[in-house]
Amino acid sequence: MSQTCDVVVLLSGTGSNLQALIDSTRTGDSPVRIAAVISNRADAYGLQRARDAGIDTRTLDHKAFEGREAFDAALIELIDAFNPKLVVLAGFMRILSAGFVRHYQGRLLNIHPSLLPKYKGLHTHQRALEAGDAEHGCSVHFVTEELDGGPLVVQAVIPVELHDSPQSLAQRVHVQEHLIYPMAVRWFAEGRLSLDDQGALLDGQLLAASGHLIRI
Ligand code: NHR
Ligand code: GAR
Repeated sequence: MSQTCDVVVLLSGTGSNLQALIDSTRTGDSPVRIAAVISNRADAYGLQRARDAGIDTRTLDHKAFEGREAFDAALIELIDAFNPKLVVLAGFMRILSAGFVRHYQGRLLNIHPSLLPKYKGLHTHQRALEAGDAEHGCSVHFVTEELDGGPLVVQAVIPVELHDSPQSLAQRVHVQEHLIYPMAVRWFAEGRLSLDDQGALLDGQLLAASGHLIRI
């Protein structure tokens, strides 16, 4: 049995990915322990999900700080009080400074609702539809200074359907997010997933540029 891996989750909103992580730790044999959930918004529903699961919560309002560096420094202090092995962005909507990203290098994961490197940034579902893409999906990646540009860990690919709207597409992508994020976090907790100079490693093997690919 591997040791427990303490995780801190950062979010800004609904927290359905947090819920998927919480549910995945309830299997009994999970090496993952969510030590705390931190939001930059006091009204994020994800905080309620955490409280309902008996998880420690904190709010750090970015508007109370003068600039990104000051907010990020306070965020680091808050996170490190929980001494996590891994920090997970789950719908966290603030861009993080280079200093923050460096501090958590190799132990900071994000989930992004597109098949990166396509559609970095926001409004990904709408952009995929406007481009007429046949496939869309989501990506888990290590966070680096390059926004949505860090080494990929796993991607889930789904077909775009003829009458999809951004909402219907987002809904089907979400189902996949809730599968691949807990999977990637578990890999990390089990010591199977790491980052080195060359990219993301799974079981000591360099992953392909797309990460581990799952086709639905
Ligand atoms: N920080 C770094 N350095 N690198 C990444 O890859 C990051 C990151 C912070 C967040 C998530 C990301 C996504 O998956 C993420 C990845 C927010 C924005 C954004 O423009 C962009 C990308 C992501 C998250 N945020 C605005 C800002 O000024 C605020 C938008 C809002 O509050 O609604 O920070 O998509
Ligand atoms: C998810 O779709 C996640 O991929 C995306 O926000 C949603 C959060 O949903 N992340 C980003 O767009 C990061 N900029 P959730 O709060 O229900 O987990």
